[in-house]
Amino acid sequence: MNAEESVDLEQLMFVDEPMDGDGPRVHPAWLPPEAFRSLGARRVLVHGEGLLVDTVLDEVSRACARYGGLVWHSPSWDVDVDLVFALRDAAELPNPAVEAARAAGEAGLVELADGETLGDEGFVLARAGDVTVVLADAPAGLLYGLFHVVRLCAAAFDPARPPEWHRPALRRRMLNHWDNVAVHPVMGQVERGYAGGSIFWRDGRSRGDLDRVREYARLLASCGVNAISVNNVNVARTEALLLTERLGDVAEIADVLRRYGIRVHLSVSFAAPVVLGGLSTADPLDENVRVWWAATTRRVYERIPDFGGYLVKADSEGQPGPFTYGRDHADGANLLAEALAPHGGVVHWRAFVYNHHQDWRDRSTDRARAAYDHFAPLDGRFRTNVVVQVKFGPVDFQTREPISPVLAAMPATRLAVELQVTQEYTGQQRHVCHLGPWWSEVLSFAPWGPGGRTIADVVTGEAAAGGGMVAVANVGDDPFWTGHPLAQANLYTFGRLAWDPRRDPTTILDEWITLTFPPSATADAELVRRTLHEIMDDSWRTYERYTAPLGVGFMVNPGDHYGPGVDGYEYTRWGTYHFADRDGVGVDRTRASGTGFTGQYPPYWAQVYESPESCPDELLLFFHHVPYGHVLHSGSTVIQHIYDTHFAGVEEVTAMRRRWQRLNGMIDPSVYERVAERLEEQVRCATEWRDQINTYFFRKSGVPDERGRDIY
Ligand code: GCW
Repeated sequence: MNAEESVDLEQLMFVDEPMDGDGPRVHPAWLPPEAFRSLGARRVLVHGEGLLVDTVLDEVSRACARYGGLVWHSPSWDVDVDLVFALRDAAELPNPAVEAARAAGEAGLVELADGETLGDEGFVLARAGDVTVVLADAPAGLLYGLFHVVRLCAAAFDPARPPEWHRPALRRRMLNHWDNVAVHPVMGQVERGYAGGSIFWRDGRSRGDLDRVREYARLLASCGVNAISVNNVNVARTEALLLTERLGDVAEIADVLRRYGIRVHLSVSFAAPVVLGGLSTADPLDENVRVWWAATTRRVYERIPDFGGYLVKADSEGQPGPFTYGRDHADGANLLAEALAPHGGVVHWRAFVYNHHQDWRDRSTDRARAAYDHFAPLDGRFRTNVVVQVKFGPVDFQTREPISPVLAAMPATRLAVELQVTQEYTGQQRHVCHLGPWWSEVLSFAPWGPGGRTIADVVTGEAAAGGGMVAVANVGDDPFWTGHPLAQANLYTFGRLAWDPRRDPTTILDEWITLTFPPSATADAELVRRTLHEIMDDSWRTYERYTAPLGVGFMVNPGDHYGPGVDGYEYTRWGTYHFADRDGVGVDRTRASGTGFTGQYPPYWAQVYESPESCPDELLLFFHHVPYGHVLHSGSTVIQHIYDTHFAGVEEVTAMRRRWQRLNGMIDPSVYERVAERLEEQVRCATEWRDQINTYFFRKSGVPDERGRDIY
């Protein structure tokens, strides 16, 4: 076998690579060609058949074309190889080295898997002689194995590397795009999008050119995401049509994503039978409505056989839902689940249901209570192909909130936790705010008390039947995908945590740094790594320090949610109040004297949160209204804590800006410039937050800063 006989590399390469072509340059995020150097310099055999095996072959071929390696596709060559990707049931090859490697993989599996199988997406990596092998039961496993080899770089070929096996903890690892097809008059093309337009839609139509979507799919597969919903959960008229008339647009996207093991899901309107079907009702118990959903769903599957299912925001912020017909959310979700069940589809039904027409004068209504009050009583009533999708906190993706008690209240329901990768409340991709540590805290929270089951356990479920992890996406058609180049790490981290929610977020960030800024392409890789860790590791806490204090939340400008607006929501209908007066601040959510929200937790936390003495400092104002002189566990008073953290937060951001300057000339200048420019804005905005918050509380309380710093 010689090079000429190897697969025609040209044919296997993408027709045009957006990264290298004449079109606008798109940043490669964490998959720059350089990240494939180690793999691309090897002799690689891909053994097996299937769509995703072809994808592996494409990827390997591109890397080998660039870095001088060779690639072969089975069936029967006897060649010298360094790396084999093989399906376990693929035929034997007349190659002793390859067969020895496969045997080593099998042995590794027996040794490590402890009777468990690899499943549809798992793989084993092992060494025998000079050969590294990746074995999988299904093509998707080979694809994930490929990206694992990329991450390992040279370490994948270390002769002493012991066998390892990997399998995602969660079955569904999903991103929700809040992308509108038609530009929304207020929210624009992407609701809460901070990275330009949509990569799927523009001005009422599909963008047609799917190159960018293909690159996106690749990025997502490499970090483990396997499902996307492609339109906003707020479904307007044009978006509703994706289910019927415009299904072809969705099918085209599905065709591209499928090549990277990603399924398409669709946000649908609960009123679709009326809006699209011309029926007089969308009542979930009406026979005609059921027939309509069944027929419509059948047509979806005729067009997209691996369609994932529906995502629904119902009876929330103006979206239609079962309440209109006097039905509950189990009736609503089960209606769609029944239509999807024959095809293997799933409904993601959001628990984000609350009254958004509250009267601020009414202290008895508490938005934090709403999801639990609506959903907990329905436990056990949802069909098995319903996943109730619960925002991680009881209010709305704040920088700090307690974990939603719904996640501990529905043992007989498949639950998914919903995170927000798009930084609506965390700096809108103008601020560095690395969310990995926050999500890890969410996932490792033990709602039944320390040492007990965690949120990660809940969403994993028994026998991996839990609802998985979902996040609102943060990409757009921006050249850096995410506006702020460092916000790419949030997307990457989400995928990796969804693959394994127990992983350490700092290790994940380190992985992202190595891929995005490959050491072989950097003059001082250690300086780059150290600087990025210094800037990013603690950036979420820094953000917390200079924004709303002690878990009180909101205090953002109404509407766009950017920048400080301390009283912005205080007298509105949205249910997000802080109740600051001259004596104190915070929301009394206790059973004893407040809204009773603490009672929604299992006993351990119900008790901890009930008393200001035991409530953790960082959540104090979420649960309690306390005087400014209240002494925290940290020893500081509430008012002094507010001053100190706000001054510290701005100092930390200034330090971030200074540190970033070290990288000038050391990394891609366009990345350098974009981040530098955003850090200027972060310093400006953090300063504004500091001064408004400090001044507000100084004026309310009259208590001076004990260190006499500038307050206006
Ligand atoms: O956080 C809020 C956002 C809305 C969003 C809503 C939701 C899609 O401000 O823009 O609507 O949450 O989660 O449905």
